[in-house]
Amino acid sequence: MGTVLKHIEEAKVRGNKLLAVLIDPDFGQDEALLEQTVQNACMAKADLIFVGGSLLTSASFDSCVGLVKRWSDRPVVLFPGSPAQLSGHADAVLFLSLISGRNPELLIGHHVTAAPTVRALGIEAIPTGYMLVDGGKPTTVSYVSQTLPIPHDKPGIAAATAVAGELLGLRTMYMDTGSGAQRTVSAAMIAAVRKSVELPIIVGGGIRDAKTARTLCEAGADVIVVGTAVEQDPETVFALSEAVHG
Ligand code: 1GP
Repeated sequence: MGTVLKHIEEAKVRGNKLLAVLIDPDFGQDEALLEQTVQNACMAKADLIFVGGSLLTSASFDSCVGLVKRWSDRPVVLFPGSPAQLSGHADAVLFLSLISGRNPELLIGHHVTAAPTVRALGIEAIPTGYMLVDGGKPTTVSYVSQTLPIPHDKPGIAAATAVAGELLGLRTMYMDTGSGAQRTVSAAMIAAVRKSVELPIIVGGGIRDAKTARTLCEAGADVIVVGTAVEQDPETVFALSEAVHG
């Protein structure tokens, strides 16, 4: 087993919650801000740095990951919106299957395209079920993926989807309302998934403050992902880290 997945699984067994800071690759346009964000994440003892996004508007993905890796003493994990978002600078890639949707390209098509590159780069692939949950408004990910999110108030659908993912052999479950969402995944939905599967649960989308991060950890999230809040105010990572690490 690769080292990043092992780290996540061992933390779950010990009951240690993890914080992942998500870097939007387009951020690489502003190197000073990128450096400050990565350095703050490391100083705040965030556990993982994720890099990725549903839509790239610049052509600098690989160099952005290279810069993040240079400045970070944390594992750098790709959270790719497409097979174009692969880089040998990363330690691992979330090999995502969008199991809340019914778009075949995002269930197997992109994987076939990406697989030879993942092998050639030699980066750890973490088989991850990605569940998009309604967060109050359409997000870039719902538009770009052309999939319907799971209704916010239907924890049973999320639980059944997670069980299917676990039975298929996926190793982590990422529940997301999308970047900049109005609402986070509900504590009730996280609790329902937590009761139904053993695998580590990653939760992201719309998490802006320490109290919310703590509530979602207590509901059963193992990894909290924060992007927009840290991008808007790089200092906020310190309070988030304290809340997640309890
Ligand atoms: C989005 O889970 C991530 O896929 C993070 O969302 O940018 O809202 O923190 P935010």
